[in-house]
Parts: sequence; C-alpha cells; structure tokens
Amino acid sequence: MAMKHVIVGTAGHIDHGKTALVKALTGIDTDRLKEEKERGISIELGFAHLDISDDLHLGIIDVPGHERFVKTMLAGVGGIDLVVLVIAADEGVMPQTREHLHICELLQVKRGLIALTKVDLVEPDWQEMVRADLEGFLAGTFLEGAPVIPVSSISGKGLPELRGALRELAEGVEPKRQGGIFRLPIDRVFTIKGFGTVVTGTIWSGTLKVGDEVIVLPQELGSRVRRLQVHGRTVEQAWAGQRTAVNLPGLEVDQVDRGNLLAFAGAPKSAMAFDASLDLLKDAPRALRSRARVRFHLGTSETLARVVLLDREELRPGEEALAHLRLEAPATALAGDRYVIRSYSPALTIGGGSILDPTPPVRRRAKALVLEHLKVLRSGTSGQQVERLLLQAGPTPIALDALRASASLDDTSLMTELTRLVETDVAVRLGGKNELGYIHKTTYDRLAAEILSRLEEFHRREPLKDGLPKEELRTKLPQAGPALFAHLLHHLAEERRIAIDREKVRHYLHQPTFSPEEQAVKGRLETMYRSAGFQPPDLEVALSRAGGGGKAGVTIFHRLADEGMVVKMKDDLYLHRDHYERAKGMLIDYLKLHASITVPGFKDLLGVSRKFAIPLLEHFDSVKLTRRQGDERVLYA
Ligand SMILES: Nc1nc2c(ncn2[C@@H]2O[C@H](COP(=O)(O)OP(=O)(O)OP(=O)(O)O)[C@@H](O)[C@H]2O)c(=O)[nH]1
Ligand SMILES: [Mg+2]
Repeated sequence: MAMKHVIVGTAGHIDHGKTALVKALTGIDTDRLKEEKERGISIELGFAHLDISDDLHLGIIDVPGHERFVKTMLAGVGGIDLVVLVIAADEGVMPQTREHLHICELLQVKRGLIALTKVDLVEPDWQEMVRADLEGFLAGTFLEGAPVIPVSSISGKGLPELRGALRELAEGVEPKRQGGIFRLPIDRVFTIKGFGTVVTGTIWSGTLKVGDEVIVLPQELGSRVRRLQVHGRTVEQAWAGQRTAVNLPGLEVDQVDRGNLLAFAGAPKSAMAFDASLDLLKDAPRALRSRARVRFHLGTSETLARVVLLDREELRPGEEALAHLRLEAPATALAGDRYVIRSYSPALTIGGGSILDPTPPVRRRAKALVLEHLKVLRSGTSGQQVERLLLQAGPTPIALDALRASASLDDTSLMTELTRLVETDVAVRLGGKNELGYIHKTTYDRLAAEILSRLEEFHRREPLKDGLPKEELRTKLPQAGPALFAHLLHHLAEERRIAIDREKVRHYLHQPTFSPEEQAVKGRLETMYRSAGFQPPDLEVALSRAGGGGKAGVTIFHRLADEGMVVKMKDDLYLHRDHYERAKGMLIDYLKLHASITVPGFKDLLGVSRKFAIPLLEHFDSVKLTRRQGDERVLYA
C-alpha cells in the first residue's frame, strides 16, 4: 500500500504549548530561531513529521500564536488536512484560540481535535470546568463533538491517547484528488550550499516531477525542477497533499518570497481582482462597508484589497454577500479557493469566503449580470456552473485548461459535465486536430443565424451572384475567430442550410434569378454542352457563342454547374452530366472486362483526343473511381 501523507497544523493562543506538544510528539523542536529561543515564543512556521505507522505519515506545521503573527499562521494552515487546536487547561479559551478557530472554519478545514495542554498545572475539577466551557465554545463549529484530549508535554500524560486520536482522524482523511492544475503556495524560501534556491510548501493540487518547467507567480520567473524532497526524502515526483521542498536553479533567493505560488505556465493566472462569496463572522466587531480596505489572505499570500459589495452598501456580522475584491498586488487563485480577510487596523480576522471567478473580466459589467453569474457559480449544480462559464465566454471557445481554472470542479466531474452538455446539445465541442475548446450552443446558434441572415441580405442585394466569398463573410463576423467560423460553415453546410462552392458561400435555397434574356443564354449553353458529347468547347468559346460574354455569362454558367447540369473535369473543361455519366459507365464496363486501360485505350473507347482523354482520366482518379498504375488505370477498389 502506498504511504499516506496527512498534513496536521497546530492552532491556538500564544504560550498554550503548541511547540512543546509537537516536540513531545515528534522529538523535533520547531522553534529554531535565536529570537524564538530568547523570547520563548514562536515567530516563524515550524515543520516536523511523525511516522504513525508504516503507511501513515504526518507532516506537522506548527504555527505561532502571538496576535502579531496571525498572518504567519494563515500562511501555515492553508493546506492542512487536520488541526490540533491547543488550549492550555490553566487559561482556557483566549482571543487567538477563537481567532485561529475562525480561520480554520473560514478555510474549511474539515476535521481536527482539541489538545487540552498543561493538565499537570490544574486540579481535576478545574479541568472539568474548562472542558464544560469548551463545549459551548465549539458548538456549531466543525470541531463540535471532536475529541478533547488532556495532555501534559512535561509529564507525557495523554500523549499515547493523542497519538491514537490523530491516527484515527488521519485514517479518515480523504486522500487529495490527484490530477488538476499543479500549484504549490510557497511558505519558505532558503538556499542550500551547492544547490541554490529551495522553496517549500504543501502541494494543493496536481503533481510535480524532477525536470518540470515551473514558474513562480506573480513574478512569472521561470525555472526547472532540479531536486525534489518530500518530508526530507529525495523523490522523483511529489503529489497533491505532500509537503515538498523544490530546488529551483537559476533563481536568487531574494527573487522569491513566502506568498508566491509555484505553478506551470498557462494556469493558474494571476489577477488584480477576484469575484467571490464573502461571509462576515458573527463575532466581527462591526459591519463591513462596501469599499472597505482589508488584508486579503489566500494560500500563503497576503495583500491589501478593497471589498466592493455587489448587492448592498454594508455587510453585517453573520451575513453573507457576493463581492468584488480589488487587490493592491496581483494574486493567483483557482475557482473554489478559500480566502480570509482581516480588518486593516486593528488587524483582526473578520471574514472570508470562496473565490468564484479567479479572473473576472476587466471591462465594466452590468451589476445585475455579474450577480446572476456569481450566484450560479456559488450555488448552482456542476452542470449549471459549467454552462454558466460557457455562456460567459461568449464566442470565444473556452479551452479545457481555462475551464479547469474557472470551475470549482475536479477533472472527472468537469469532463462528465462537458460530455453531458455536448451530448444534450447545450454545448458544442470544437474539435479538430487540436481541441479548440467549447462554446455554448446558444452563442453558436446565434452566430449561425447571423451567417444565414448575412447571406440572405447579400442575395437580396445581388440576386444574380451565386454566393458571397468566404473571406468577405468572415469579416462580417469578427467575433467568431477563424476556427469557430470554419466550424460554423461546415456545420451549416452539413445541415443543408448553406451551400459552399469553392470559395463562395450561399444560402442553400438561393437561386440566382435570371431575366428571360439570361434564361435564354443558360438554355443555349445547356444545349451546346449536351450536343458536344465528350468533346465540349472551351468555356470562353461556349459563352460567347451562347451570347453570354462577360461576368454575367460566367455567373450563369456557374449556375449550370451548381445545378449539376455540367460537371467540372478541370479548369474550364466541363462535361454535360449525361455524357459524364455515360463516360463513367463505359469506363467501368471496360475495366470490368479488361482489368486495366491505357490513355490510348481510353481515347479509342470514347473516340476523343488526348486533350480530353487525359483530364477525364485524371478526374476519375481524383474521385477515386480509378487508380493509376504506371501507364495504366485500374478500378480504385
Ligand atoms: N507545565 C507545563 N508547561 C508546558 C506544557 N506545555 C508547554 N509548557 C510550557 O509553556 C510555555 C510555552 O510553550 P510553547 O510550546 O512554546 O507554547 P506555544 O503555544 O508554542 O507558544 P507560541 O508558539 O508562542 O504561540 C513553555 O515554557 C513550555 O515549557 C505542559 O504540558 N505543562
Ligand atoms: Mg510555539
């Protein structure tokens, strides 16, 4: 069985014994800095690990509890699977106990337990009182009913129980879905002599291999992975959910920071704004006014932002709304990512939510439309969400990768929805050699209708012309790119709504209307070709003899071809369709009897000169009736 990696984070008020507990569990002292030692507090994130069994490995992130380091704590808990909320039995619930719990809730940490530390310092009845208090504190949160384990890191009491409870919780953690867009929010950057810059973090999604080309966002600095370590072991590949150290040659340590994102070029993309849902905590000290300036935390990054409330002027504690977050520095998200906001001053956690649109359009949009769009992304079924994204993309086919970044769905659900939407005719897949993307059927149909009406208009204006040149038609539909335009034409032709002849397009029902004079020319041409047998005159000669010189004559002649009255052999050489069929029949009969035919043989068969025999044979080759073998032709099949 493969080793399961689970990331555990500590949380809790300053001095409640988080670091001491990690040390008691793992033997690793995560307070490494001189300043941490001197002041007796954690300042930076600490990292430890614990092999619970042969197939279960815990990566542990120890966070600082000091109120000034909540932003460091936020950078640490972004990728955790489990939280150990540390509460000292002698002090009970304190401000950062509360704030850290709120943060875990806002980030939707799914499970965890409470370590009631320092039990060696309190009397049993005091401990009972604190426990009773806890019940009220945890009620309604994801930790309601979670195990509360009394421990002492000094005496070691309760550690086996804690280990057992961690194991049980860790076994219940669903492995992170593999696949998806690779990203690793960077929480540490340092150098190793001889190797250069190394970044660490928990992989949020996707996988990373040695040799992969990566970029650091938002700076977009490129590098290639030279070495990878997972929990201290050198590996070839690292997976979602693993704490990973990545050696990035060519990057200087001061070019990369905590808060940057390691990703592949293309997706995700950085943005200066997000559309999101926003919950204001019940405990928030006051209502949030639209355009308020806040601290915005996403992954390991922090930036200032303004919250523009989309459907109200202020958001009261405990309420939820849709918001446009205008950032003061670029950040990078995928749909569905959770974020946290803190008030600017005093810095206090007040709310958070889900990114709904990680790359909202820059242009001004009608508020009602934005709201409708976001409501579907927030609460719609996966099918409705995908459909919504297709509608939003309009005539720009949206590629699979872009959908992966904008839909908060895993790859399998996304593919299932796309297939279903295509099969039920809600979306169109623009295939081809390279997949071009998807477009909503409504948009597709609107463009198809526009093509038809453009053609109708053209035929009204130019009743004699047999069609509109493709390129001219295309310039009338600039919204549709070349690939989409080609797809539309092909589709309309297949449905017999239009006909395409060479470079010209016409409405399927369009017949150029001829005057009696033109009708007469057409009649004479037909007669001429019918009586010419296998040896028709040159087109120019025919036209002038029929009295149809000039452009009009050519148009009339093309009509004959469109109607199938004459069949093109090459350039200006056409056969009347009766003679064409006759030549074909004679050739087939001959080849059935003789197996092959030469050019002289064919000349004799039809009684024509080389001038006609060769183009005819070449035509039959091209329509795969015959096949050339040296000097002879045989039946194709
Ligand atoms: N008696 C007793 N003291 C403890 C216990 N756990 C921790 N301590 C002491 O409490 C103090 C703070 O412990 P830390 O582990 O540094 O606390 P912390 O939660 O990591 O603090 P920050 O990281 O600064 O938030 C230290 O002096 C520890 O020795 C315990 O179970 N019993
Ligand atoms: Mg500590």
